[in-house]
Amino acid sequence: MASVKLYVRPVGLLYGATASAAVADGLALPLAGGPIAFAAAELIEGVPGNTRMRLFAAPALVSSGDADLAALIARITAKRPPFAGIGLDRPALMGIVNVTPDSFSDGGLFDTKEAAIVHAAELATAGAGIIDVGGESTRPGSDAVDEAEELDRVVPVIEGLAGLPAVISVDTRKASVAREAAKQGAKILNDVSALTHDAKSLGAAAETGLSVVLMHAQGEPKTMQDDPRYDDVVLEVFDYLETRIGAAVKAGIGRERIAADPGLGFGKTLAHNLSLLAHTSLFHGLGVPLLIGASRKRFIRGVAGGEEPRSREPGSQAAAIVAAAQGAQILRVHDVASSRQALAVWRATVFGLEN
Ligand code: 7PJ
Repeated sequence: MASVKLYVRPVGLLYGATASAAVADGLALPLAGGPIAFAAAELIEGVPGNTRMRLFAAPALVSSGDADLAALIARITAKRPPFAGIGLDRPALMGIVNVTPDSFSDGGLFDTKEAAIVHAAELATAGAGIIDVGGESTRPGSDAVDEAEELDRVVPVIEGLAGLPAVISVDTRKASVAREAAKQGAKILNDVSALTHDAKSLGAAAETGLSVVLMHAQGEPKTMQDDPRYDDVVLEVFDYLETRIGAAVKAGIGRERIAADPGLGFGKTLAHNLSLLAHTSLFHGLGVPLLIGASRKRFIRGVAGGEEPRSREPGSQAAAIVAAAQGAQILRVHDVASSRQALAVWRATVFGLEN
């Protein structure tokens, strides 16, 4: 039998001057050491599918005397060091650059490469601190891409991004692609399989010094949307990410080099995706920066229509703000300029214009 576990979901979130005053007065705790605080928390005890929840004032959890709870609160409240050189005091934008033949309407390989480089430069200018370059479509229903093909797509583009004022991330499930990307200057390995797809990936990340994004997915892209099931999607995804963080640390990847992502859309129904997004703050219990990728995903269509991915931008912005408002540190987006505007309005409202 699985042992009973504790989870804490920070709620009653406070911002800016209110947050600092509440923390100073012992009425709230800081979320990930940042400018958001939480005045209350749901304490969830049990195993996925069989839990009970009690609501507490956040400071009451500090003095419980329970060692597991104290460690969890410490992970939730600790300040996060920069990730791959990116400061996390405000949400960072990761701009998406797909180098898949279908992503750039009618070009051959050369056009695709040039278009990807131009696009990446535009995203960096628009405010992306990170550029995520991917050569394997992992959208629902997509087929796997072979290694030589993926290397051919991704490596020349990353090479062409040298000198760009942004950190380069490679979106790949393959150790060889990660290694080549690192040689060309990439600093982040964004792996939708959380370094499980390729047995060599943990070692490659450890040796190259790449920072890693560990993402949860249920199943393989080809079939993951067929009938995804969970007893409790939020707690199961949390447990999985915690296990993968443990494996990464054990392989020699320092904690400060790890970020976690619940993987919206990867083996999840509409209800699963909404539940994960609504419970983003619980994932701070992993003790690492959180990355959320909601941009243009199908679940947005499930809520509010939008047949074409591009038409899901307004819903994408709303999702990004929901994540940022719960302290998510990195947002993976297609439209960096729009995301930046949406975030700027949210930030100016809750933290003040000068922040
Ligand atoms: C994600 C990703 C995501 C991370 C893709 C798409 C599908 N990497 N790669 N998180 N999604 N870390 O963009 O719709 O959500 S590819």
